[in-house]
Amino acid sequence: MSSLKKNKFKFIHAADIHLGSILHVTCNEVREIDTLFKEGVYKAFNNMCEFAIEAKVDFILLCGDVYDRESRTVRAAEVFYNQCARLKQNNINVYIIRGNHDPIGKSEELFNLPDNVYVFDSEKTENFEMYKNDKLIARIIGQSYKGKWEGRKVFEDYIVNDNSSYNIALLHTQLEPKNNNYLPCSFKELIKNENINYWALGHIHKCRIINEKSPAILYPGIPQGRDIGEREIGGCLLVEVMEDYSTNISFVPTSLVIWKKIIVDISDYDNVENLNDLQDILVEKGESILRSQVEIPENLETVYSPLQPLKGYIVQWDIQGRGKINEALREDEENIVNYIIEMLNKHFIQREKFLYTDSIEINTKKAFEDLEKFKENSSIFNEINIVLEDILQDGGLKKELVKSFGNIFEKKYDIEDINEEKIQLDEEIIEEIINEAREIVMEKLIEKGEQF
Ligand SMILES: [Mn+2]
Repeated sequence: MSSLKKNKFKFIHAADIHLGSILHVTCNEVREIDTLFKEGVYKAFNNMCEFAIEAKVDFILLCGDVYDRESRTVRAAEVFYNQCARLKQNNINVYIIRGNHDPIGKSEELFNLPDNVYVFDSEKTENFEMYKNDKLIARIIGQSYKGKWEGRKVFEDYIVNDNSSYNIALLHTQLEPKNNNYLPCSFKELIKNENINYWALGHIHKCRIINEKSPAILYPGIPQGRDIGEREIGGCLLVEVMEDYSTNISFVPTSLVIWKKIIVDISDYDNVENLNDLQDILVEKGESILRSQVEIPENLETVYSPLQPLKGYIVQWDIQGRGKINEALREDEENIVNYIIEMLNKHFIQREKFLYTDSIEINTKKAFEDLEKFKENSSIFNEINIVLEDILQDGGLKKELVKSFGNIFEKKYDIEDINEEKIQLDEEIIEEIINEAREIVMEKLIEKGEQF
């Protein structure tokens, strides 16, 4: 917005609202913020519409998964209907493609959506023209999912023969050429279509700039994360299009709550001997989160909704490292975890912004004296360490290792359709297994009295 150029029109690009879903906290005993967990998804959508009205945008794009399920709940449908009616009063059009969570065909809208709302067909590509003061300002092109899975390359029919207008294409895709479930598609295929100025994508729940301009290709991410897998602040994108078709793209935060994983490595501190020491560390970490600025995805310029939505954090702690306190923690793990959760929540709930502890994982290990000396001097350990480092660095070696893990692990999995009988093996877990192996080897060597 620092630009002096006049903007011709502006719109909001959003996706994956998932109306009808809730925030999946594991314990649900904090009455003050309970409603927030149930209402967060609706409220984030409300924030977005509030912002759209305040910023006087010309239209909103919703790129799939407005609803969480094919069978929409009355509540979700009602919320959506009411927001659309408000947007109509403010002359804001809404363009929608359906995604894998709310494909066309199975169930229709419960309410008669107002005529400012355009839902793209799933049988053929449609092309809507957007006028402002009787002048054509943009063409909006798209096609909806027909069912839960979409294997058709619908974007191949996104044909606009006229580049005298600003052309926007809507697509719900994982952007993976080999993924036949969520619209197989590659970056190259998208940029081949020369008449599209902006690719408004949906499906990936994280804000991502795939291509900055000519054409711009972006994912806005989910407006409100619903579990620990959906970390970072959620929101939508505000796109201002100038007379010369250059764009200003900013991020509009809409989340009420940010999910956060906090790792505490007790080896980083001197003498963590008892619960008091641990409590002090956790409280200080929590305070520092509350003091710190929220990280905006992709370093985008930020415009805030007038509602100033952020209310707090939902936190999962991972306590790891070696220390004397390990034995005490392990002895009565469940009760100690419950005690710490209660202590932290008492401390952090009644704040201007809350920090709600949802769960704590204890991954500590026993302390060894002279550990550093051992690492330096044990020749067996050092040799094994070299092998492990090689595996971590070398893709080929890693692949070989993964092969030997066996069938319990699933390497290529579908995040939207998880096989409950297998363990999803991502890079993080592979590294965890290797590092765990290193720790076990070290412990065994020390216990067996390996000389150093
Ligand atoms: Mn989605």
